[in-house]
Amino acid sequence: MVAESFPWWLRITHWFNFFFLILLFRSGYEILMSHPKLYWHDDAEPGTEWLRAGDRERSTEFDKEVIEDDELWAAEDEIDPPSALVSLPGRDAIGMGRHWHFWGALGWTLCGLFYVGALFTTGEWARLVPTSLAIFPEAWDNLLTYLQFRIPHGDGGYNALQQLTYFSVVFILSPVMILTGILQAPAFRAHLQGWFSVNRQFNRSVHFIGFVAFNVFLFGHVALVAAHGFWSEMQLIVIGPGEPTGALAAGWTAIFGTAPTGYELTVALTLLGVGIVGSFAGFATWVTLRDPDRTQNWLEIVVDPLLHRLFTHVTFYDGDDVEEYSDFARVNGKPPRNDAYREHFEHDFEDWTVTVDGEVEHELEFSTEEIRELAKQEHVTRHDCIQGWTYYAKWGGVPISAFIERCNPDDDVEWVVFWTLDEKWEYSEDGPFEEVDDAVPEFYYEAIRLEKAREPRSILAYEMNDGDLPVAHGAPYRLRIESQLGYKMAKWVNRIEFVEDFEDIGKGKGGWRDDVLNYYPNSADI
Ligand SMILES: Nc1nc2c(c(=O)[nH]1)N[C@H]1C(S)=C(S)[C@@H](COP(=O)(O)O)O[C@H]1N2
Ligand SMILES: [Mo]
Repeated sequence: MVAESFPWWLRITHWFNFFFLILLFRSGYEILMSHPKLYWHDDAEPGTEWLRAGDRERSTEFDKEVIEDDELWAAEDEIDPPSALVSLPGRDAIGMGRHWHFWGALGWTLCGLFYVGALFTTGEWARLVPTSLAIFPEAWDNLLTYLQFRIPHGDGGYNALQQLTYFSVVFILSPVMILTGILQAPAFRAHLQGWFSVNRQFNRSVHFIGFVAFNVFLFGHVALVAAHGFWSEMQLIVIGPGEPTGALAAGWTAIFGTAPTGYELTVALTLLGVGIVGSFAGFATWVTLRDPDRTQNWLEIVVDPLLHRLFTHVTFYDGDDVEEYSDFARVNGKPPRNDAYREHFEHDFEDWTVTVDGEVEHELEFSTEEIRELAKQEHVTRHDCIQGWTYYAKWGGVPISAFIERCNPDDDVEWVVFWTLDEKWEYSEDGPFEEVDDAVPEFYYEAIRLEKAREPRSILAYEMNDGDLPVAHGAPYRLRIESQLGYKMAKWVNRIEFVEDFEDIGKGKGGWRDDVLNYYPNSADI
């Protein structure tokens, strides 16, 4: 057997690929388990999953018109927090899981681009890209040979089945993962409207199948390396064939007095590499659980501006509307239970007002009648929760632009903060948190960009599916915008504030969920 010699860049990217894949697997698993159900249709109707995990099953029947009801569940109750051994960061932390996933995805993509670039500039591509159809019957032969627990003979220990598999992973599976990842963005749905063109559940499902395929590949790959002779194969990819020479071997000689054998140096470097990847996995979980805010700031440095860039041009699409809406709509965020809200509820929200203030020329206050007098707008949009579930609903209400015109914000205003009467009691003593940080405002709020608030389909809704807005969905008013994630669409809104930035609000991250749960502040587009 002729020993192969892999170029240095291939050996290095091999390690980086391993590093990023482990990161992506673990953080991806965290994201998946925040809604461990997979569907083909964007209604994400309970009971229509093709795959589900965990026992967090909920009935579809509950009263959305009551404040206090133990039967009323939020989609957050469906989260099945995985162990930190298999997920990053582990526990109930989809916000941080996403930060790691996007960070990992960027690193992995850059590593992949470098690898593919090097493949084609060095001629190494010929090792991967099949040039004859004969590869298919050959690969089939190889498979049959493996199935008999024998090793097929190929050129330089490299056979057609391996070539075909590597080719598929690099040129089919990887692009599919990138595409189905990005296409889950609500920003893209708004842009490429239609039921099936950018079906989030379809992309989520395919992304999951790709995740399984990657795992099968990884384990299969390691198993075959072992079958071919683990350490001799490892030597080829870690240091190259023959007796080791060069700086590493010289360093070894300086420390230990004798020159290393290929086997010794390979074992040492492999342990080191696996050790680094393993320690980093442990470190990432530890640092995230210990200091999520600081970890978030670090992970955002390059990724957040990049996400903003990626999606900033992919905003509102004023094309054909979807007509139908889903039979069932999940709820996230349970109705407020404070006395003020209860009182409004008793009085059919008649005295509820919406205050418009901040850096504006005219501070305003709107009564129920005044809001009903403004021109009403209706449309169907898809709701995309950060957890992964979706539904279509028809909303009726007042365009935010109507408020903007009347209050006339100052020139330097960039953000619109939607304040609510929601005290988030689920996250107090009764919830997963002992207590929410003092710095976080008493009530739920979220900031959206002024240009987003101006879009034609950004409305303050008071109707849903041709009826009054149900209590659970935000009665009497909730924000609806196109192309962002659900958590931005505050429910039970009573104040609209125009600001230059949100640094002085709460922990300065742009919203209650950004402050408390480390969601992305600026890019709620994916
Ligand atoms: N006041 C308030 N608004 C909120 C939330 C909340 O907890 N409190 N949750 C958000 C999240 S995470 C989602 S997905 C949507 C859910 O909207 P729905 O319950 O109408 O489906 O509301 C958003 N608005
Ligand atoms: Mo959400």
